[in-house]
Order: sequence, then C-alpha cells, then structure tokens
Amino acid sequence: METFKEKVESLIQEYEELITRKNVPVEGGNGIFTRYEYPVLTAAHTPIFWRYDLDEKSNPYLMERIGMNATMNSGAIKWNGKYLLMVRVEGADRKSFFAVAESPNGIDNFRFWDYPVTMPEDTIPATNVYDMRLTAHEDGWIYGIFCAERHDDMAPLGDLSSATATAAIARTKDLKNWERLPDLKTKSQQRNVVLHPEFVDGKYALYTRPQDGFIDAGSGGGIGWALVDDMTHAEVKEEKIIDQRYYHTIKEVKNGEGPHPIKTAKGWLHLAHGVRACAAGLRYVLYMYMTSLEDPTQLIAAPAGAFMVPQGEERIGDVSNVLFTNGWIADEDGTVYIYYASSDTRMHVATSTVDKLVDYCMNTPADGLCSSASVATLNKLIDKNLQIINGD
Ligand code: M1P
Repeated sequence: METFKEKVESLIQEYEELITRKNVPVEGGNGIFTRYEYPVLTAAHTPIFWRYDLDEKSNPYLMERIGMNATMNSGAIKWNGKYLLMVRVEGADRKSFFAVAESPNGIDNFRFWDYPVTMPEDTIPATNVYDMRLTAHEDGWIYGIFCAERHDDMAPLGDLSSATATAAIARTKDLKNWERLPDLKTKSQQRNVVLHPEFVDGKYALYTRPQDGFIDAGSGGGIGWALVDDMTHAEVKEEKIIDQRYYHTIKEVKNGEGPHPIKTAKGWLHLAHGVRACAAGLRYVLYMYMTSLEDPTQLIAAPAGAFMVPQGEERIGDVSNVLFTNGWIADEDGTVYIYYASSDTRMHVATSTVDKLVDYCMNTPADGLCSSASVATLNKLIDKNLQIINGD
C-alpha cells in the first residue's frame, strides 16, 4: 500500500506533468489566428499546496481541503520578460480571487506564484471580485480595474441573488503589493471597465459599460468612453458610447471591452466580447474593432460578426457557450497572445500578429445589418474571385 509520502509524491508528479506539458498549435484555421490544443490553465493547474493539507496528522486521507472550481477571465501583461496572467480563480465556495500565473513563452508552462493576490478592500467590502484588466499606464503605475460585486441591499427581503456591480480600482508597481483606490463613481452600475494606456487631453481615459442592472446592459447602449481627472478619486461625469450595440448582431444584448487596446500605426486595435440571446441562453463571442489614433473615440474599422466563437470543448462548462477575454500581450516581434476563457471554466491562448489583426479589422466587410446587404457584400467577393479563377 502507498504511504502518505508516496501519495503526495505521485500527486506532485502528476501535477508537474500537467503544468509542464508542451502546448501544440492546432493546424488549419482561418488564417487570422492560431488556436492551441490544450487550455493554458484549468482548476487542476492551481498548486497542490493550495488545495491539499499536506500534513498526514491533519489530513490522513490526503483529501482536497480547499477545492478550486475554475481558472478564467484573466488580465495579461509581459513583465520582466515573462508572460503573466492575472487569473480569476474561482474556489469551490464560488468566491473569485486573483492570482498570478507566469509562463516563459506565453503558450505553456504557466505556473502560479505561491500566494494569490491579497487585495485590500474599499470602504465597503466586496463579496466577490473578478475580471481584472491590467494597464501599464504612461503615468508609471500598473492599474488593475476589476468588478466588485456586492449584495443589493435594496432587494426585497429573501432575495439573495440581486447584486450590484462596480468598477474597482487598484494600482501596483510589482504586481504583488496593491494600493486599493476608491471604486469608480458612476451614475449606473458598471462591469468591463478598462483603462486606456495613455493620457488623452491630459486625462485618464476609461472604456466603460454602463448597465441598467447587475446583468442587464439595457439602455446602456454599448462600450462607453469617459475622461477622468484623477485615478485616486475617479468619477465618470460624461460618458460617450463609442461602440454601439445593434439589433440582430453578435452584440445585440451586451458588449464589453476586453483588454486595453493595442496601439498600431493604423489605429487602436480593440478586442471585446459580444452577447446575443437565443433559445439555448446567452451566447458570448469575441469581436474586434479599431479606433483612430488622433481621436480614440472614433470608430475606424468594425469587421462584421465574431472574431472567435466557442468551439468543441470550449462550448461546455459552468456557463456554457461563452468565450470571454480580458487579456492579451503584443510582443516586440509583433506576435499577439490572445488569452481567452471558455464557458467560465478554463483559460486558452490563441496567437496572431498585429499586422494580421489590423488587416482583419480593416479588410473584413462591415455588417450591413440586414440579409440583403450581406448577400450584396458576398456577391462582390464572388464576382472578383470568379474573374480571378476564370482569368478574365
Ligand atoms: O458568464 C459570462 C460572463 O458574464 C459577465 O459578463 P457581462 O458583464 O458582459 O455579462 C461577467 O460576469 C463575466 O465574468 C462572465 O464571464
């Protein structure tokens, strides 16, 4: 019979095999991005010493004591030459927290730092925190903006589901020690708030997502933009919608900015999620758009439809039919590492390049918003291609 020590050794061995497994690009695809065979992080990637009590006296059966349920919606940053994810880890108790996982190459070998982030509370403590967007701002700080969720105390007695969503703000210089700043003051509830990396007219610029309630984006209109004087007392006074939602599109119900946009020679490159409703429930997909360098509130490219949709095992999880992103890394050589979560359960990577993504945004036809326009756009391409094929 295996001794306790041997059992621990095999647990650690299996774990090491999992987290050091080489990831493999999936052949084929659409030429825009490359998916990878294995998720980069799952609940099983969280350290053994987070989940098990390794003391034989207090845990003679070597059982998991603190279960981990999911590793999802992660912010991303390149830091000291390493690819870091600020992972939303969800425990078995349904509480999410942040933890950094680090990889030498961005596609595999992600290893969690020993301790999760100890995030200081705002004046009113949050019940749940999640979906951090990281921005290394030109002011010298790294900001983390995330959702702080609290029970809605205005809800009728016995309603233990109603909640409020606020954009929480913290900053750091080392990704270990965080200074919590007051939550963003806004007229409406907010989720998916993202800090633009540069000052605009001498102010901090935020991508926002005004919403009518905790779930319902309702009259919010889409992805907003707001200028803020001071991140230590951030308040949205005016909000302008820069990426609107439309009827019968992939973002008709909701949308939300992903990570902060990447600056390119042709404009700011954006990655976002769009949500539509169907008989199977809500379907979350990723889409892209671009805004002008001169005026980042001006949309300059909006390719029709989804950039990425849930496929295969990505379609199944705690909240099925969901792709969500809040982290990407643009490397010095132009490679872009897109980190996305599937079905609120696990993290994946896809790679592309800045040039390809700009080309995708600039040259994919825009949505004509009705079937006849889609057919007209399709016919134009068919005409052109048939001429090429027939050598006319
Ligand atoms: O469950 C899907 C996603 O739902 C929310 O996103 P949104 O605010 O756009 O509806 C978030 O709770 C997100 O964490 C989650 O992945």
